[in-house]
Amino acid sequence: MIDVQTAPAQPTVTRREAYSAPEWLVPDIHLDFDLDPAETRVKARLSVKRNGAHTDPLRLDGAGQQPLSVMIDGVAVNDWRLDGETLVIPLSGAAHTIETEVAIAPDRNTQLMGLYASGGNLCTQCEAEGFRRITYFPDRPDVLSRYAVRMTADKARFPVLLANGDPIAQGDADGGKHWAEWNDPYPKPCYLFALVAGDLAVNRGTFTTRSGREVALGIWVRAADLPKTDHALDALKTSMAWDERVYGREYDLDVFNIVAVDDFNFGAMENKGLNIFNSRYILADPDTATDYDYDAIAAVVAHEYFHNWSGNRVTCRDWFQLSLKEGFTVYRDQSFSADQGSAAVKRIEDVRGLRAAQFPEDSGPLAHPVRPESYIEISNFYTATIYNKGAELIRMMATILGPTKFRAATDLYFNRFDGTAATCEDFVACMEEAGDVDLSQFRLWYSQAGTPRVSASLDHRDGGGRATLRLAQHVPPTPGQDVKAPMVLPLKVRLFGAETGKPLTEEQLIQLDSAAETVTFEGIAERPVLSINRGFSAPVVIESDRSAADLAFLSANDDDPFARYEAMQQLMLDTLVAATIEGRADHKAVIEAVSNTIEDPELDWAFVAEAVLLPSESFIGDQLSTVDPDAIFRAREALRRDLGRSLADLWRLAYDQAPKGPYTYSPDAKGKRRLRAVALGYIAASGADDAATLAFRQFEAADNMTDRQAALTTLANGTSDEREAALDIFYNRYATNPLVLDKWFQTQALSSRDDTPAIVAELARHPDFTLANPNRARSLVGAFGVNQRAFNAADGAGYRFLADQLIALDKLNPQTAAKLLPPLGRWRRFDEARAALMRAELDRIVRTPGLSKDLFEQASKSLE
Ligand code: B3K
Ligand code: ZN
Repeated sequence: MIDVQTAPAQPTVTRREAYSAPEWLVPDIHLDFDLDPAETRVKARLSVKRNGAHTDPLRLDGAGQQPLSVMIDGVAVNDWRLDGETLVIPLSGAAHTIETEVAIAPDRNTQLMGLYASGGNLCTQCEAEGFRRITYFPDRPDVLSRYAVRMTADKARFPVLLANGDPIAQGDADGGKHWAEWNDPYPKPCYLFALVAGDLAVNRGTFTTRSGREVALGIWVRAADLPKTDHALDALKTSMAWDERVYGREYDLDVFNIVAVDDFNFGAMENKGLNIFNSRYILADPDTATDYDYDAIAAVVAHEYFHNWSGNRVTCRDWFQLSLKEGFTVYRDQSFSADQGSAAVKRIEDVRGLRAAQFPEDSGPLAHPVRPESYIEISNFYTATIYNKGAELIRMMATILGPTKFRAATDLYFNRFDGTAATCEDFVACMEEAGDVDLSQFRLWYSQAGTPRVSASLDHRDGGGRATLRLAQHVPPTPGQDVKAPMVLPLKVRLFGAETGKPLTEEQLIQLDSAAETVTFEGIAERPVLSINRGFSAPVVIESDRSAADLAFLSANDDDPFARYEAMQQLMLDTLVAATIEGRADHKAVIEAVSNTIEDPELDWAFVAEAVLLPSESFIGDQLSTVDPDAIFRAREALRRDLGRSLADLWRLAYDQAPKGPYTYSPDAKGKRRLRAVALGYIAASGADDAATLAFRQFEAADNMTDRQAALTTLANGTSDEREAALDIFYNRYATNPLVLDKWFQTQALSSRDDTPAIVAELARHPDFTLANPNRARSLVGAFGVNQRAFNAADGAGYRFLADQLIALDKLNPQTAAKLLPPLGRWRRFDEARAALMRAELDRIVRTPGLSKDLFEQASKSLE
């Protein structure tokens, strides 16, 4: 399949089963940085200790640099060697002091791993394997060290010098320089190391922990952005209090700093005491950030803060255990966000995210278990499976244990493993011990990839009052795993009476743990309707034979809001799948159910807005054996138009429910804005003459980005004159704000217009487009890749465009390039002509000379 002549040398595969404890430990490290963007000198002094009885030399990982000097116990030596990029030093004793010096060039670091320059400042990113790009060190998470750091830099250019832990001392030096020393008393793996040197302003706050420690908080940004930091600071304080209350976890240093940078490979990083953030997850004011941005900022601030315990105090033994910290921390941040507003809406959003990103991953060529068995490049495993499916695993265990035992289990876990590098197995063992449950079979969730499918059918024979629920499960094959064993699926179930609308049973937790099982319910006097997987208690696909009438009934009567949403989604999906396959457009049941939902006085705005949204084009595609992007688009647009027309009055009423007064970030105001945006979309879909005028008026009158972007999105999907005008006004107004310009690119890349592929190709030549900034690359290239119809244009232009961009981006930033590849790997889901075009592009990528191992791994696995 891949021509070995032209493919890059097969990169090394790292395997979970090959784990062995480190040969040398490094209890202490002292780092001395002479910081300069062009050339930074790094002196490292490591105390090393032989771990166990062996005669192996010390091996220190390095990347992209050469040692300028090596000393053992204060004496310069020459008998070191480089094995590839690994520095190998023969040592005779049980403990030594090793000193090295290297020179690195932050301003030529386009990968944004290690020490790099962003916006004139210097910052670091070390997870997973970036520390080796700063100095020679055993770059693995199970080597924990106490860090002492000294930084020297030009005082005018870099007035602020920050590192992990607490500040110890600072002073002036010759030649206009100054220095600072920081100490982190908590032993940590090197992936949590960080420093920042820059010209930054700070928004300060304080938090007093429940045992009375006063913590100085600081959010550091460029001076002009200071007014946009209050929301993040509030979120930080709320997170700190929440983790004390809900998990009993207190903060443990005297300072906690967050720095925002514009060039960042992902969302943020939990470095001990010095979180570094992508500025999009810090900066917010009503004029530039949407409600969605505000929510995401709070969630990411909380996530990184929570890592202080789930990740830092207890870290991972090896990178195969990544979900130990990521799955658990996502679960923690999801619970935090659920507590801040509507838990039901939060659950809906999380499940929608899981279905959009993780389910396709689990059914495609890059599917892997939550605890993978092997990798070529670990950066490729920061996936929706590790994060979001990982969070679902923790949620299922919390459901099985119940809140009291779950809390006892997390206490046990934190206490037992504090200060160590642990495994997923350690976590599950604590759940078993404190929860007094047997999770032997549950562990399959860590090792088996693929989304389980559950068929459910409910039988009710008249007379006996007995209902029988037949359940069966099937886990589809995934790469390297052809045959799967049955898993433990915790399914919350309840029955409702079709005539009375009343519940006929309590909610029950059924743990389906065999291939097939029958559950009976007695005393069922009327025809029951099945509500299953309530709250999305298991991350599975339910295949049930419920009729459109029963789904409509549940969407109106279920007492679990998630189940109401889910019933509506299923009804919409069934309708859209039938319309796509058979061209049969029977919209009546959906229109009626949507109408009932809008008119239900008990529902809040935000919930209604979520419930009446149609499933995305790609989620509809996921239900089909072969995705026909054009047919899906047509079927979905037809239903949107019909909903828009049939319920025109309701949409107008909903649209007029704008929150009064200036922007507030409250659940009620957010809900109203959300529903208003959805209503505007339906008004436009109906083809109403005044739709563009309405949208443009909203665009111009808006005092906040949520309303402005909603209007822009509606206009960008259409062909009105107002579209051009709005895009120009938006661009000119925000030309100097990179985060808002990202929205300008993204909105156009997600547009449903026929000519989106051409517009996107043109935008890639726009003077403001650059692949060097990951946010910008994602806003155009990433967004286009998930625009199902545009990306999969039958002539293959979308595929070619993506491949061209990835090949170019790979030269600068392999990690970000590899992240954007998955849409090309979905070829098996499409017709033969599209599949051939996609494979040709994957093949072209794999054959590119000098390809990174990041992109090689993703592209070659996608071809298999
Ligand atoms: N732990 C980091 C992710 C690092 C990604 C490295 N490729 C952020 C987070 O999950 O909190
Ligand atoms: Zn994380």
